[in-house]
Amino acid sequence: MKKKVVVFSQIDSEILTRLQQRYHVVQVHPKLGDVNQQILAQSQDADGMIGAGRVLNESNLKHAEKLKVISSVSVGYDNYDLSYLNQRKILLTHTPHVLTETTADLAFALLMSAARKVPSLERWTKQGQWARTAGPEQFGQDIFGKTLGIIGLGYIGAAVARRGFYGFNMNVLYHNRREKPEAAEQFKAQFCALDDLLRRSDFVVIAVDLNAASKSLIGARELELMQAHAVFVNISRGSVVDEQALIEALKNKTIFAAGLDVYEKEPLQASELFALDNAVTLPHVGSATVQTRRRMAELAYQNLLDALEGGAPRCAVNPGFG
Ligand code: 8YV
Repeated sequence: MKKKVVVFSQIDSEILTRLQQRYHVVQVHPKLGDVNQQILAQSQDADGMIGAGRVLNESNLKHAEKLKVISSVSVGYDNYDLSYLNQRKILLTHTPHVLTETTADLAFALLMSAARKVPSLERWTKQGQWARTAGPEQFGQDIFGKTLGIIGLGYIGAAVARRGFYGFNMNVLYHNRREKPEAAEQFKAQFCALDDLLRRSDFVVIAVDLNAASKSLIGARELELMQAHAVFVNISRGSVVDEQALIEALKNKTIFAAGLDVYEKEPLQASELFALDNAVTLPHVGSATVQTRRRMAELAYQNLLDALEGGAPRCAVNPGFG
């Protein structure tokens, strides 16, 4: 009998076909009703699950008696209750590295859009407001040669630093759990305390994982330390920032602008951010390119296969169950 795999989000069509050729595949879909109820029912006799962007924990996995592996099509895994998976001996795999460069590209797209007011100026142009040469109201901030502060110098943070250093001659500061001597060598990056980084940076990019230590890392106090011309970029997870405090900082112009890809609650369907010209808001698309999403799906497929066919998945989050 074929093993059963539950696909719990949209997935690359080619990978879906390959899954269907090998396994009995069931897809969870919002059109079919409550997604958590579907996961609860379908996971009962599932061997594996694959997907992204859903909260999986005891409430929807409690009947998953046979479940061996959850293969996440993401690098972040804060949406999975890892201690519950460990306790239940369910392997979790993820897709690091393949999305690093693409996500760093998006961090720079946000940084540049927010600094140079790209979305609001585009609207302004299309609305026919370009009656005379753009004036101070339309002016942005210089990027080249400025100070870039990176919070969380993991793979993605380092790829952002590389872009800043080589592409834009930026002076790189970073705050991280541990000092990274290779960053000093590669991009003359200087390790600093968080407050120091916030005070000194013209651009602050946050690229940490969401965990107990990083939750609400940036609040009103931290935002107040930033300079009035500074730009804040978040490509990690919404909950690392107090969103209301950020909205206040943008409204009161105590910072110049923010470029955001992630939010406390997603999808973001109504928000005070939408009324703010100095907030550039994207719909969590850090890794969303044709090539990268394909690579992520491919790696997630390999991870699933490895686990179900008795191999050792290359990207296990909890090998040996934590
Ligand atoms: C995912 C991401 O695609 O990989 C991650 O951690 O944030 C994105 O690249 C997203 O989580 C899918 O919903």
